Amino acid sequence: MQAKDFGDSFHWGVSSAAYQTEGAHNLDGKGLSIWDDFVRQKGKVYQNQHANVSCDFYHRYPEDIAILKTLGIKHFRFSISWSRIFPAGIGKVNQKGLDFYKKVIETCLAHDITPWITLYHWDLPLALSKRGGWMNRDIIRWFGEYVDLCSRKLGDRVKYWMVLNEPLVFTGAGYFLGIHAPGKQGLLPFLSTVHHAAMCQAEGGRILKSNCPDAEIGTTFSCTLVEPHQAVQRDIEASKRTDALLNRLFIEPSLGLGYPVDYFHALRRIEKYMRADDEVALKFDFDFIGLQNYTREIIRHSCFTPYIHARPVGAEQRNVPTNLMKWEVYPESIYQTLKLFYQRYSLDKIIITENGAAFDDAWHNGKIDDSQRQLYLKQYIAQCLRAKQEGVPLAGYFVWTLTDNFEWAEGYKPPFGLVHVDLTTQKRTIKESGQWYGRFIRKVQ
Ligand code: IFM
Repeated sequence: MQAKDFGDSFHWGVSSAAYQTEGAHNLDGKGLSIWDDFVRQKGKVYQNQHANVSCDFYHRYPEDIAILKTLGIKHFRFSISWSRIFPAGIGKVNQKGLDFYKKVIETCLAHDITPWITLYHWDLPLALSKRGGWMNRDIIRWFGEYVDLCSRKLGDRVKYWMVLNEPLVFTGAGYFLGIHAPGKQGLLPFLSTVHHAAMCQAEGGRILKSNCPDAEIGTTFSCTLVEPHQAVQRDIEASKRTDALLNRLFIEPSLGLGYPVDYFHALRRIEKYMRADDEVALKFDFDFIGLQNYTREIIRHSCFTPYIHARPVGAEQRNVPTNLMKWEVYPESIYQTLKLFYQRYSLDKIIITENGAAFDDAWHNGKIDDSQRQLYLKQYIAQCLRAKQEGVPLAGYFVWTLTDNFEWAEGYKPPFGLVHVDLTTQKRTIKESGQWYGRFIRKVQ
C-alpha cells in the first residue's frame, strides 16, 4: 500500500482539540470552560490531572506546526476554544483570543499547511453552563453568535470547517453518564442536549455557509462497528438499538430522516423538546461528513441496562487485542463503518477526521519505538484503501493526534500522539510512528 493509491488530491492530516492541547486556560482574557471547572472537582479525572498547561500549544504552536512541516503533513485539524473568544460565552469578544487563532492559521498557511477548524470540541464556556448549557434551548442562539463571529473573522483564510466534534460523546458522557464535563446524569438531560446539539449542528452549518459560501462545511460523528454477540434475536435487537444510538442519532436528523426512534424507542421522549418547525431546522446539507472510528463493539441483550437493554461484551473478556483504552484493535471496523455509512446514506464525501491508538511508548537510544501504533495505523489505513477501492467516496484521513495530550477523564495516561511530549520540559520527540506517517504520505517509502 502506498499513499498514492489514494489519489493525489487525498487529504492526509492530523487532528487535535483546544482543551486537550492549548493550556493557557486562564491567560490573555480567556474565560473558563466546563472542562476547566470539571478538572477542579476531585476524583473526576485520573489522578486529578488537568489541562491548565497540557502541551502548551498556546505558546508552542510555531514548533508544533514546524513539526507538521518537517513530516510533510499538509492538513491540520484543530478546534477553537469558545471561551477564549467569548469569555462569557456571548457578548464581549476577547480580541486576544481571536488573534491567537489568526496567528495559528497564518502560521499553517505560511508552511503550506491547510487549517481545518472544528468549532466545538466539548469545551463549553462555564458561564453558559451555569445557565443550563446544552440543556437550554437558548444555546441555539448562543452558538449561532459564536459561529457567526468565528466565520466572519477567520473565514477569509479557512476553507474547511466542522461544526461539532462527536456530539454523541459530549452529550452521552457529559449529560447521561456524568463521566465528562459538566457531569450531569439522566435520560432527560441527555435527550434535551441531544436535540439542542442536533439543532446547533444544522444551524452552525447554515451560518457558516452564509458567511463563507466557498467553504467546505462538515461535521464529525463518532462511529463504531456494532455486532451482536450471538446470532440470536435478543442480541440482534440489542445491537440495532446500540447502532441507533452510536451511529444513527446525529446524522439522521441532519439528512432529514428524523431521530431513529423506530430502532430505539426510548428516544421518543426527545419529542418533548421539539417545536413545530424543528424537523426542518434539523436538516443541513453538509459538504462532507467526518467519521471517527477506533474500534467495534460486540453487543448482547441485558435486562439490567436501563432504556437500551443492551451491553457491550468487553474486549478483554473476549480475549482480543486491545490498546490502553481497552478498546479492541480491529482494523476491519473502519472498513465496515465506511461501507455502512456510504451504503446507508449515499454520502457524497467522507473524511476520516480521526483514527488512532493509545499504546505505551518504549524509549531506545533516545528514540521512541511505538511499533504497535505504527502497525495499527498501517492496518487501519489499509482498510480505508479497501473501502475507497470499493467505491466509498473517501477524501481524507486524519490521525488522532499530533502530540500526546490530555485524554479527558483518562488524563495523560493513554498517549495517542505521533509526537511524545515531556510534560515537565515540554520537549517534543517525534515517535517512530510519526516518522513512518511522514514518510508514507511523502510517498517516498
Ligand atoms: O481524544 C479523543 C478526542 O477528543 C475525540 N475523539 C476520540 C479521541 C480519543 O479518545
